[in-house]
Amino acid sequence: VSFEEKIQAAASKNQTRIVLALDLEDSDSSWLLEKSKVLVQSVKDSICAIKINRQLILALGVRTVADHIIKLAHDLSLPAIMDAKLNDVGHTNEFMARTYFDSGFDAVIASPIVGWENGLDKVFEAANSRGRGVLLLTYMSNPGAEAFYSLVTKRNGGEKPMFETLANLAVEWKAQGVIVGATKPQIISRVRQLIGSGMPIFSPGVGAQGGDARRAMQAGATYLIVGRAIYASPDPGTAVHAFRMEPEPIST
Ligand code: 3DU
Repeated sequence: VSFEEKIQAAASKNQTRIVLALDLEDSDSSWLLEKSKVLVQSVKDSICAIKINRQLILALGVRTVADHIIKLAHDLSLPAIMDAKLNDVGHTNEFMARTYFDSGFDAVIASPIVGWENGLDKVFEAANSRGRGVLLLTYMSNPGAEAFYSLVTKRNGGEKPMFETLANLAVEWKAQGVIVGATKPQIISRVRQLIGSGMPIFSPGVGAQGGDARRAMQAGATYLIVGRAIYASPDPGTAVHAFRMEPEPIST
């Protein structure tokens, strides 16, 4: 079963578009692991995937994350995304992608800036040969992102802002999704126009970073990535519902 099929099935079953960003921190690694598992259990029926970042990989190691957290997600029929923001030359990218996929991750996030040849080609090869996904950064959610993602680029004769070129590349490279910050709904709309209706847009930045969940979804986001607004709440199981608006149902 491919990444896309898994996330669509979970979204359809739980009627939700929320991807939990599991960015907990704790200097006590056993407690961190326990807290992470409790958090996933408390929102399991309201999310369609979990996204893991370096907070857990650096603290626990990829093996512990695989044996305990990815296993738990899979037992709950939730796919796991590695927010690796891969951005290196081929052999290093290949090693990282292979390690994440062979640890059980269903998709990785990569940066398109390294380009295709001896860069992202290796990440896509590792993903495609295993039925896993590659999600490409297209416009980050932080205020500083504008200085880069809106730079004018020249490609195939025409001038375009960087993010439009990146959206076109995501289609050419057959990515399984793009990442566009929820803090810029008008950019989400433009990316949706460029990539068409088939490719999912994953949108982080609601809640703690100030983005509005409903506006992001109305602009064309498919999934919302939410971290602190859920896990920093005293009651994550209730907090998650604030982002669980009724979208068009996903049917599988
Ligand atoms: O702001 P939050 O706590 O909801 O976390 C957002 C997550 O999404 C976090 O893991 C961060 O690394 C990731 N992310 C962005 O916030 C912005 C991006 O453009 C890409 C990923």
